[in-house]
Amino acid sequence: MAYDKFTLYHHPASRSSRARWALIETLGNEGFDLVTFDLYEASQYDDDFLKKNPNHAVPVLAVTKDNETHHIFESGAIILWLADSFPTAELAPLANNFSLERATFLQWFTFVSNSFDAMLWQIRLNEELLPTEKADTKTPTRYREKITTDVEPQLVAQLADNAYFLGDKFSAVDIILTHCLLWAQMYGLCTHDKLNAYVERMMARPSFLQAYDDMDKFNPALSDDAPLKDKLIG
Ligand SMILES: N[C@@H](CCC(=O)N[C@@H](CS)C(=O)NCC(=O)O)C(=O)O
Repeated sequence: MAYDKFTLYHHPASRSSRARWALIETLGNEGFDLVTFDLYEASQYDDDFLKKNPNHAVPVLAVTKDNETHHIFESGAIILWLADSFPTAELAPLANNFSLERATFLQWFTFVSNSFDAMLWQIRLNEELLPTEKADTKTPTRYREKITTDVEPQLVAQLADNAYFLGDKFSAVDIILTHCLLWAQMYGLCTHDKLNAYVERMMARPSFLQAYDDMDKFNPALSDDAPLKDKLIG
């Protein structure tokens, strides 16, 4: 292996579970260390963590080689980097020039990890996290409608009768999409039969079960006395 050590900074069933899943697919469950953070305690705002990610968020992947450590933030970047660095795991089509298979992969990976994720985040922020005086009620309503009208039908059409989102092979898109669908389903969204069956299939995968073995520790509610409450701006 080209690197000596991998450490993932993590909060149960958050976006860091996507990175954890990709690490398990590429390095195996014993191939990296896991540092679990309680985000509600706001320790991601400590100076030491802000040096790793100034956006005070998980996931962060620390990659150490020859006693030097590099930190990567953004779940999408971590997963794509792992997919490209460990091609034998076959999480992504190779980045050959003009590969349309790669273009389709990147299109859906980016759509799910950026656009769909951002809609879900606005619902979480305004419905579950911000105090009433700061929350905006129209934004989540608008994104609920957009997910139902624009997003869900295209996900159902792309999935069709395939076992995986891009066809007959598991890919990094499945890692991001399963997380986003579980998230959407917490809000009663994306419950089409095909999506339900897809999520069930993905959740039966042994690597999913390992990556989400702490799922029961995720608490969607942020209590009024949680240190994060005063810090969160979006
Ligand atoms: N776009 C980033 C979002 C990361 C993010 O916001 N993570 C959340 C957990 S799901 C977090 O750590 N929030 C803590 C905070 O912002 O204080 C990614 O995909 O990695």
